[in-house]
Amino acid sequence: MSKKALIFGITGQDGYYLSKLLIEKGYDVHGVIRRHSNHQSELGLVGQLSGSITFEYGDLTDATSVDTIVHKVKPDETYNLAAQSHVKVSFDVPGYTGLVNAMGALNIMESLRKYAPTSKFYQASTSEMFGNVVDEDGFQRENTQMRPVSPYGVSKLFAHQMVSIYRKQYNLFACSGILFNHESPKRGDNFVTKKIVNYVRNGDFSQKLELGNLDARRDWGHAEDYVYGMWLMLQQDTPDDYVLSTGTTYSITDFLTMAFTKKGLDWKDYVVSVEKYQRPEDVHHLKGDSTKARTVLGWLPKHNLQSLIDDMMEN
Ligand code: NAP
Ligand code: F7E
Repeated sequence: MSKKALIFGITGQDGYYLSKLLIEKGYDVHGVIRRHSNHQSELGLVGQLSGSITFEYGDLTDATSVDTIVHKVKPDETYNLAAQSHVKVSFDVPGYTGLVNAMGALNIMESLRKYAPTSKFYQASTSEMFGNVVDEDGFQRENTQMRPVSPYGVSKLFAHQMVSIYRKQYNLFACSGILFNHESPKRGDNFVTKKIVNYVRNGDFSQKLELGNLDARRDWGHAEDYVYGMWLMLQQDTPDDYVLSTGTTYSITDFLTMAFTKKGLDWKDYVVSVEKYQRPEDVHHLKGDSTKARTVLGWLPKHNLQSLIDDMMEN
């Protein structure tokens, strides 16, 4: 019998790549979708794979719907990729961000405890939980202090700590993946990488590209590599937390240089930094040490920033 996987957040970027991977591995994939006023958009990116997936209507903020789905599916593996995932937007809707990212994750763990206690659980945690804390050697790792500076980061830290509690107190096989930025051609249009790539690809340079903070540094990987790491975490004998990252850091201006150079252009002629896209507080420097994932899981990302940009520009 094939293993059953339940994915919350199946319609997003990571949901697409994880579904693809699990279908290839022969899983019986179930995914939770939300009711949209425009029915056509409900399946999002994963619509391309829809023939191989069983969809359930639900919402993380509605504990009853989470209970019903978990009780019905009784998954072997449960992945929580669902979130209000935009850091800047989290300053506009901090309460909603907390409801989805913090309470929503807790709702899933409670349902698993009651109705599927042997299901393995993956929680999508984030480098945003570190805030501006950096170890002396310039890296962040599993034991780096976490002091988030955005409502998004705080909401994710709540869920991250709850994973540890459910693992220790309720014996749930719960893993938290502390993932650094990962991008792809499927990335949402309002993240900085996709915004830049869309502008360059579009080729209409009549208006300048408006961005915010150009000095921030990020450790950017490819989503395809990172969903494989999520799956690996749930194949181990014991649950644990792991950083997934490339270990290299680039500024927004580095990304601009690499993307514009592909068209033989100088980004300085096309980009302006405007107040509108600045955050009340930003995370300035992210560089992850994924030694633990590389050693214990045998995880190794195939992409670097150049191959990520190539994929985003060409597909
Ligand atoms: P994404 O593209 O923004 O997808 C978010 C998903 O969550 C969508 O499927 C969305 O459904 C769903 N969702 C939002 N609110 C929900 C709710 N109340 N109930 C049920 N589903 C809800 O995010 P992503 O980039 O794939 O990231 C996946 C996860 O990893 C997120 O938790 C994110 O915070 C975390 N993460 C991402 C990165 C990264 O660089 N991508 C790094 C670290 C951690 P709709 O389609 O209906 O809106
Ligand atoms: O910003 C700067 C911005 O929104 C990256 C999410 O997946 O990764 C992601 O969060 C940097 C920041 O990603 C614009 O200030 C400049 O310094 O693409 P982003 P993020 O905030 O790092 C983490 C790990 C997650 O967990 C999140 O879910 O780029 N920046 N100008 C801009 N950012 C945006 N969005 N738009 C701009 O115009």
